Amino acid sequence: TIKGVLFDLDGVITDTSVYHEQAWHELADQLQIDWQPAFAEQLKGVSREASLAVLLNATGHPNDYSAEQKAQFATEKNDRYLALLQQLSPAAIAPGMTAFLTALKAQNYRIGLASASKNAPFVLERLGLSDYFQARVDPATLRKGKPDPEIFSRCVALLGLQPAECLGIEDAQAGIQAINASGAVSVGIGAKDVLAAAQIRFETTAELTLANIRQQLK
Ligand code: G16
Ligand code: MG
Repeated sequence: TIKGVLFDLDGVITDTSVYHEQAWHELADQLQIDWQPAFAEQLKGVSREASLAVLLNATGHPNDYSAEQKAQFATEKNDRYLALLQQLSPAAIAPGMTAFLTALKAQNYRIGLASASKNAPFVLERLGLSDYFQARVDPATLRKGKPDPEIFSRCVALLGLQPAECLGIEDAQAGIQAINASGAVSVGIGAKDVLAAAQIRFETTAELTLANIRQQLK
């Protein structure tokens, strides 16, 4: 039986993934890197440093950049992202998400956060959702990012549960892979072609209810 739910943040609880994309796109333009539509999907759930590596690899000469320059680029991207986050308020909570979290809490499910974002505590605060989460993995302490299962395995442990007792909710390919590898049950939010590996899938968070999940679990 399911006793806990592990949440991704960007693209699941709120649509900050569009802000991440915009900030990376602006940095790519600045560095004269051709923005490829596939980047948006590839950068989802991937850490800031690993995301930058994807962009710089596209130049064909990623080794031309010093560690100092790379740190500077990562900071510039984050500054742009933080500026975009100024518009964030509870109005930006994904459809149905407050009702889903409230239902989980009322039925004593344990709730954990498995976001790769170092800005996650700030985002949850801006949305007014911090109090729902009993456990949060600090992404700065991870050895490997998604699609490695580490972030979900750690979240399961922090909740005091077994992987099979947990649902993991994700919008990114790398995230679904990570959940599957952790042994938790993967719930994808988004398009079928992108999230084919998800054990359960919904087009949008509006369909994310305990009743709908139970029906697909059968
Ligand atoms: C998120 C986003 C990624 C972003 C990463 C790191 O992960 O999906 O695009 O690169 O966090 O974010 P930051 O630069 O704020 O530390 P998740 O796991 O919440 O989807
Ligand atoms: Mg995400």
